[in-house]
Amino acid sequence: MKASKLDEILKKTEQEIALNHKEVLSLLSITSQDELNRVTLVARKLRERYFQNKVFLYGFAYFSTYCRNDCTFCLYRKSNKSVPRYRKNCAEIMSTAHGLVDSGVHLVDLTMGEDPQYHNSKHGFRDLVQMVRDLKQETSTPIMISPGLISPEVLWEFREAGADWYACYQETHNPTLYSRLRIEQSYDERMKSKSAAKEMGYLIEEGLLAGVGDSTEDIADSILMMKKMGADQVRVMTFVPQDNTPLADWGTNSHFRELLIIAVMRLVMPDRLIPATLDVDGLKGLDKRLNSGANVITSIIPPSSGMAGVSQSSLDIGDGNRTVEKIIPVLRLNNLEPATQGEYQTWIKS
Ligand code: SAM
Ligand code: MD0
Repeated sequence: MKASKLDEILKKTEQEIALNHKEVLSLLSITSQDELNRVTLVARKLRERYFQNKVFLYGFAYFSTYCRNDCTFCLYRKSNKSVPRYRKNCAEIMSTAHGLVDSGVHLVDLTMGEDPQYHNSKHGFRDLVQMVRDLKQETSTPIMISPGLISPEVLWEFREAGADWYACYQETHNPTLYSRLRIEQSYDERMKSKSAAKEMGYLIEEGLLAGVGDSTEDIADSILMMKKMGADQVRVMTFVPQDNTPLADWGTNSHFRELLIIAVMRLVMPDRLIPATLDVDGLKGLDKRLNSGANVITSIIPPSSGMAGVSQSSLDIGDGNRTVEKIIPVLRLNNLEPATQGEYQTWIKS
């Protein structure tokens, strides 16, 4: 891109003038490190404008890896018979959640595969709803649920029990690409579940998967769609190829693109929460993601909980690298610090 064009776009974003599709597309077409540096500098300025130097920390409990779906990108797709699976019981889930809260996270994300034991039976979610209620009463910590697609009735039960966030990533807003990723899952139903959640008073998280056949145009469409939906938290994860899945040989992706997407999301949605996940590159990937304008760290997993990651099922878990303790020094190196629980609660209520 011509230096003068980039200047003009960056100036607009600093003044928080909305970018059009063409401008978002030109930002996403950047290929040089120098240009990326200029974009991330503005992304950090905008993050500071809304969040000062405060970062939010999310604990992650992936309590069942059974799934009825066959997503082509996912290690835990139902056709993968060679992956060892687990389903944690209530005591194990509660103990992990409490451990996370005690370690200083601001939120607990209860995530599961679309486990038939929950999804395909009449009262399948009853115990989980009760756990959300108990956890909320015992700790008052904000809770995110990532159960996949659930009925509006169940969504409402979780809301009443105290769930604050509903996460359900579309992966892409190109319906044709979606149909190749989330096999036989309705694009519209998945989109609708998020608007239903929003109407129930949930905060919603939308996410996209990068490097699975998406074009730059697709990413630009997604970013503008996320803005239009009013998603409260917006994320991108670089696709990590998984053994014994249809995309196993897809090849590893350049993480330059994920960093650029994080920064462009910050430029387009300066006041939204944007995660730096530990689930793609582990602790060593944190610095770059924070430098790109992320302000939430996700996928914090207690080392002895026996719980896995999603895109990196074991990376940095057993050795305790996905813990608050290991994250704090990285924050400090970036002149950042963890927010207080009060600051997080103020943000989610605003
Ligand atoms: N099963 C629920 C669902 O599908 O909504 C819960 C969350 S799902 C486990 C979490 C997300 O992890 C997916 O939506 C996808 O964006 C991401 N993910 C899964 N496999 C991945 C992979 N191989 N590489 C990168 N991200 C991946
Ligand atoms: C993460 N591994 O935050 C988790 C997961 C699901 N809500 C979150 C993708 O990176």
